[in-house]
Amino acid sequence: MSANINAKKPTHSYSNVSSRKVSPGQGCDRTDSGKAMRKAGFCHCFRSICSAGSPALTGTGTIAVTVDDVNDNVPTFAFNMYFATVPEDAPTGTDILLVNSSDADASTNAVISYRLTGGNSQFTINPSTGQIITSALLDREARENYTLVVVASDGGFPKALSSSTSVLVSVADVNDNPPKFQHHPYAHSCLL
Ligand SMILES: [Ca+2]
Ligand SMILES: [Ca+2]
Ligand SMILES: [Ca+2]
Repeated sequence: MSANINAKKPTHSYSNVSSRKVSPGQGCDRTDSGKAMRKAGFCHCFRSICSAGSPALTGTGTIAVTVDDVNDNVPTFAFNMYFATVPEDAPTGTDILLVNSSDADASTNAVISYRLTGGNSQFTINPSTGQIITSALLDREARENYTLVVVASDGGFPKALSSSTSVLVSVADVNDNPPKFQHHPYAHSCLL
């Protein structure tokens, strides 16, 4: 750097020379800085300094700005509805479907927990992974379809953000009912 950047302020002028301008008082959008910057949480700004002397001397330095995350992204699912099929003789604990969502924020603002709503006690979900399993025996002859609502919430504080998706579970038939006579026993008499 060829200029004395510690010289008194009136003898120098400053200007941003990068296309990414950040100045005091100006907001820096953390999620608008490209994927690499978003992960790192950094903006790199190049700034030039120009002396007022004659001849004018210039120098350029790099300022690394750490961009703090705020919880401004909702967890998002890939689909509005998921479909799964399970045989009616599936034992308790059978895997049904793995649903997961993504969150563009960082740290706890992107840590997602899952829960089921709607009161279908035949199914449970792992709050950390989004894996849905059966938690009771099923019977297609009693109920053929279940609609589960999965809610994903991030760890934002003081306000967590949530979104939801639906899972339609179809119970497939198994041949677990033998044929039955409608009237039993049948009575028959004859005259000899
Ligand atoms: Ca954010
Ligand atoms: Ca978030
Ligand atoms: Ca059956």
